[in-house]
Parts: sequence; structure tokens; C-alpha cells
Amino acid sequence: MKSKKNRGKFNVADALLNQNLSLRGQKTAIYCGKESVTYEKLFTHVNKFANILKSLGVKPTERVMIHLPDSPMFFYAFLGSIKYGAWPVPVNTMLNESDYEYMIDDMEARVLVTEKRSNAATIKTNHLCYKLFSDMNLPILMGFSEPTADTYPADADDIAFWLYSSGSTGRPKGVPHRHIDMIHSADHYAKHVINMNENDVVFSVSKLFFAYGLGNSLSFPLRYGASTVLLSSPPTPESVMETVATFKPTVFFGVPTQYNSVLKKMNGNNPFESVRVCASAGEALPQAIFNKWEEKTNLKILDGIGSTEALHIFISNMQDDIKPGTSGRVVPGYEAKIIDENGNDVPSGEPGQLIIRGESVTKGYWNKPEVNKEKLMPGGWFKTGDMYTEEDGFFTYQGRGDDMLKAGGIWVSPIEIENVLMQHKAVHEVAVVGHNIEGLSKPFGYISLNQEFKDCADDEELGEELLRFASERLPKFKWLRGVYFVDELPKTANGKIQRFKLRKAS
Ligand code: 3UK
Repeated sequence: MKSKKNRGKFNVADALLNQNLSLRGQKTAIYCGKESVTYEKLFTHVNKFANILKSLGVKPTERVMIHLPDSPMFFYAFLGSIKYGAWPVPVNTMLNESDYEYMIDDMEARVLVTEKRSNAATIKTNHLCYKLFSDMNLPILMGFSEPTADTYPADADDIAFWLYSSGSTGRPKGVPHRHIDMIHSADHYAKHVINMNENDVVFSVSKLFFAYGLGNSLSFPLRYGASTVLLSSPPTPESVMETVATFKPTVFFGVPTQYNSVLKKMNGNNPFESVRVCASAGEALPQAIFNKWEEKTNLKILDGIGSTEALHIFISNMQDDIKPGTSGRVVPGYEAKIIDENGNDVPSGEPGQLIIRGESVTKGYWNKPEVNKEKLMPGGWFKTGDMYTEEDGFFTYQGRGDDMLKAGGIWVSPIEIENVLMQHKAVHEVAVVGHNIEGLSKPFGYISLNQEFKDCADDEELGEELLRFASERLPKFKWLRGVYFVDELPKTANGKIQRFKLRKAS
């Protein structure tokens, strides 16, 4: 039951900032390239951003889309919006303009915060009123803005921000989270699994616009008075290792592909000596990467599964309790069960769908009643869509129960890529599935050709052309690794493409 007494008493921006201001105002909260930001500066700049929203006439609960690289300005915009009571919505900066158009409309964004050169900068929609550019008008407005601000009197259960998660239909869905959700994920995952504390310097290769990066780089370090290291540019193995060597983080977060690419460039020298704990999420961590990483750095990677809907990791290996090749045990504060198609628990060792429950799990997608009905179960259980087995309390990933796939830890909708390839004159039908490359899933296309192109099926040039065609129309992380020509795609009696049969063909 919601206590009436606590209404209007909890705003997560205050919870993450005020104590740090009084306990460690001069400590560095953020390192970003040559810039460092103390907790005091963070506090005043969050206030300045909140005041800008006020002066523009933005109302609480209106949406502020944030399309920014990892940077102090991301912190100011995100926490400033929350402090003001507006809802910040960080979005993936690697998408196409049409994705942003869709999201701005879907969230009815009132404000867009971005860089002048970004491909979201030029978007015009009915709802958008203000564009704040981090490299133009925004710093000027910040300069004129007051360094103190009122806090919106939120309730811990009120929505504080949204994130977007991809769906199998190809259109992302808004995932609202409450003020208390951030505190819950910090006090359970960051505390129990990472044991984060004020002596930590945290570096997450995964960006702030992912729920994973948002916890790793923002809410966790601020919750425990630690320092966070941001890398503004897209990460390369070289820039990751350089950042580690420069800032000497004690906690390191990445997705499996990032560990893998760093490993390939790490000949001999180990820049990770300052690190006390490494964590991985986004997709299953292959055991081979776990082993090689340990060999080279002497560090064990803690694999854990999280989701945008749960906000962060809910099943994880623990520092003193690791089983490589598994996602680990349920994080205290969460519950997990594996069920069959009828909703019954499966016996230990048998595969079934993973369902989870916990305070930080979203109460439902924005404006998607039919998906909510399908994914949210009575009693607060949420269907992850992942197939798992459980033995002796350890959960092992068995693949997705639907057609979604991940590349580099980021959702890729097969249908979106298929729709692009269908525009090519040679393509009759196409199905996109993930195949394993060194234990990590990468997108591949199966294509049946139109009659007049059937003779080209052995033609390498056509394959290359189709790969190029898709690449020109999609962000890089969605690029296909290869195409196969087939006479016909496997289908059900009523004509639905059976992608799972093609997945098995790998
Ligand atoms: C998959 C994993 C196997 C799984 C995320 C940590 O990845 C995150 O969120 P997304 O919404 O995707 C969620 C889905 O990704 N997955 C994630 N981690 C693992 N599969 N092993 C893993 N360790 O299909 C899940 O349903 O992009 C990760 C923290 C916050 C996050 N949002």
C-alpha cells in the first residue's frame, strides 16, 4: 500500500545528488576526457537544466528526448528533467532518422536535447517545441540559468523517466520507470553483486542511453558516492584500453563483444590492473571469452542478465560464486521462475520461459495495451521472452523464445532488416536470423529470389550487392554478416516463416 505520508516526498534526482553534495561536494563525480565535474558542479548544473525547462514553460510529465553521447551534459539533462518533474527519454544515438521521427511522435516529445550535427537534430514533428543543442544554445542558456532549483514533489511510485526497447515488430516501445526503480536496482545489483562503494571509479563501455549503461555509469556511482568515467566517442578496443590506463577504474562493465574485441588487441600488456571487478550483460557471455579474459587479466567476468523492462540485472554470477557459461543466481530483491507454455513451473534442468518479478520491473509499456496483456502476468510477473534452464540455483540461457536477436548486445529486429531487403528488386522473400560466430550472435539473411533472378543464386556479386543494399539503409550494428540463397523459406501451414528452423541451420 502506498503510504499517504510519503506522497510528494521522493524524487530520485535529489536522492542521487543531495547527500553527495553535503558529504563530498569537491569530489570528482564525472571524468570525461579532459573535463572533470565535482559533485557540487553536478548539483548546480542539474539545477540549471531544470530551470531552463521551467523558463521554456515545459510542464511536469512532458517528455524530454535526450540524444547525446556519454557526457556531463547527459547527466545534467537527465537528472535536471527528473528534478523538474519532466520525463527524460534517452535514446540510442546509432539509429536512423526515421526511428527518431517515430519515437518523438510516440513519446510526444516537447523538448529534444542533442548535438547540432546529430541525425535527430533536423527532425520536425507536431509535438516538438524546443531543440537544445549541447554544442550551441544549451551552454549559453546554462550560463544564464540559476544554480538552485525547486524539486518537483514526486512520489516514489511516480514515473521518473522512460527508455525505449525494441520489439519483434521492429518498432521500439516506451518503457516507463519510476523514481524508486533506480534505487532498487542500485541497492540490489550494485550493492550485492558489485559491492560498489565510494572508493570505486566506474567505467562502463556500454553507453548511458542503454538501461545497462545508465545504471553502471549514472545511478550506481551516484548512489554510492563513487566516480564515473565517461567515454564520449564510440568505443574502440584502443580507446577502451586507453581510458582504462588513464583513469584506472576499479569497476569495469561491458558486453561480450566488447570484451572479445579488447582481448584481440591486448597483446601482452594488461591495462586492467586497477580493476577489482568486471561485469558483462546484454547477451550471454561465451565461456571461451570468460577463460581468455581471466588468463590475460586475472579477472573473472561476472555475467548477468538484465533488461530495459527490469531496468538492470536480475540474475547474475556473484564475486564468490561463479559458474562460467551460466547467467548465475537470482539477485536478492528479485524472483525468477521458469514456466512451460501452460504457465506451470518446469522441473529442474528442463527448458522453459524465464519470468521475473521485482520492484524495478516496469508496470507496462507506454501505450501498448495488447503487448502489456501478453507480457505482464498476474502477481507482478513479467515474461522475459528468454528460454532458460535452472539447476542448483544457477540459470543457463538457452536462446530467445521469439525471433528477436542481439548483435553486440543491442536488440536487432529481424523484421526491420527483412523490410529493407524486400525493397530490392531481386528479393522474393527473406528471413533474418542470428547465427553464432565465436559464441556470439550475428545477423544473417536467408533469401529466396524472384523468378527472373533465380539464375543468379550462385552469383557472389548478387550476395554482395544485397549486403551493400541493406548496409546503406541501416545503422552499422544492424548490418548483415552474410546472405544465403534458398529455393523457399520454411513456413507453417498458414504461411508464417519459421525462423527458428533457420536458426538451427547454423
Ligand atoms: C538478453 C542476455 C543472455 C535477454 C540489459 C543489463 O540487455 C539488456 O537489456 P535489453 O532490453 O535486452 C534484454 C534481453 O537481452 N540478455 C541480456 N543479458 C543477457 N541473454 N545472457 C545475458 N547475460 O534476451 C534479455 O531478455 O537490451 C542488460 C542491464 C540492463 C539491461 N537493459
